[in-house]
Amino acid sequence: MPVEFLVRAADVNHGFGLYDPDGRLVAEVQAMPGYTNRLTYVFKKPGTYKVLCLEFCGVLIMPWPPPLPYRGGKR
Ligand SMILES: [Cu+2]
Repeated sequence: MPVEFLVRAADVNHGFGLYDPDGRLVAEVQAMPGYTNRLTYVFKKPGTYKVLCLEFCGVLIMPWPPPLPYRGGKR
């Protein structure tokens, strides 16, 4: 199932990195203030995916499949 991420930063440039349950970087896109980047990723296996800033700013945990109803955003 493809999931589209709409990625934007509120402050400075960040690197949006999506890591699979085995810790491998599977997708990345720049997060910039004032511009929305789109990233589509097809999740092929269930598990806990992580979104890490490639600039070492923080972490967002994303289980797959998400609990329903899923509306996106930080958890
Ligand atoms: Cu960052």
